[in-house]
Amino acid sequence: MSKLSKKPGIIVALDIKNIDFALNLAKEIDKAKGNYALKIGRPLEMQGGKSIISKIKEVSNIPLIYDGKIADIPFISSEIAEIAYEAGADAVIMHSFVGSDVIKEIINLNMGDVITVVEMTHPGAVEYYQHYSEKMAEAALKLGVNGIVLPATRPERVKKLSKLISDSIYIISPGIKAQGAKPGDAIINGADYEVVGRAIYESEEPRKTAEALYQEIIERKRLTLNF
Ligand code: 6CN
Repeated sequence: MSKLSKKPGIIVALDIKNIDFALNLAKEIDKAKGNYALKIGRPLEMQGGKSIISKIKEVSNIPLIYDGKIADIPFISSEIAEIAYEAGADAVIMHSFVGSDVIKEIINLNMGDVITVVEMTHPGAVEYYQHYSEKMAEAALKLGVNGIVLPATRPERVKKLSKLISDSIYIISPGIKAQGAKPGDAIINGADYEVVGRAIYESEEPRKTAEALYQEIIERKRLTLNF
């Protein structure tokens, strides 16, 4: 069973280099009304090392994702994932372009959720990445990953690619606000979570901003899909 539930929510990206700020934000999001998870990316990891994963886990009770965008040979990739799970990560994000052997190696650790990137949000993703997105979505289904990443910046792609996977796989979609997508753009097209970084951690009151975004997303989903 997956550690992240398949219900609409927000994943807050803690792309902050200040460890105290990151810990405070994790505590605030833990108390916020709504369905949330936290994501630690490379900028914070490079400041705090693997212990930042344990520290964030200690101060919050919501699912924690290590976003190392792991993309190495099977042996090295599974070492990175193992360190993250042992430190307290409930899920890891890896690239799928490295191939099914790497994905299988991490799934076989059986230590937590495996989330694969199927299409990225930035403009350059159409140059190479997008040519293989369909194949990578099909691989996610065949290999049995827990979640995939699809771009909120291209809602039509979320709609198309989400149809290639099963109901048991959750979809997380970054790109909200700072990268141009509107809150709800991905969720009304088949995603489960929208990933939000700068729009929350750069705001005056991050917890209130997160709660307002959550409400906005849920309301949009309700109005659009009769949810
Ligand atoms: O909301 P922001 O644009 O500030 O942050 C988006 C977050 C970042 O942590 C970025 O690493 O989502 C992540 N992300 C991922 C895949 C992708 O294609 N585009 C992204 O922006 C992931 N995971």
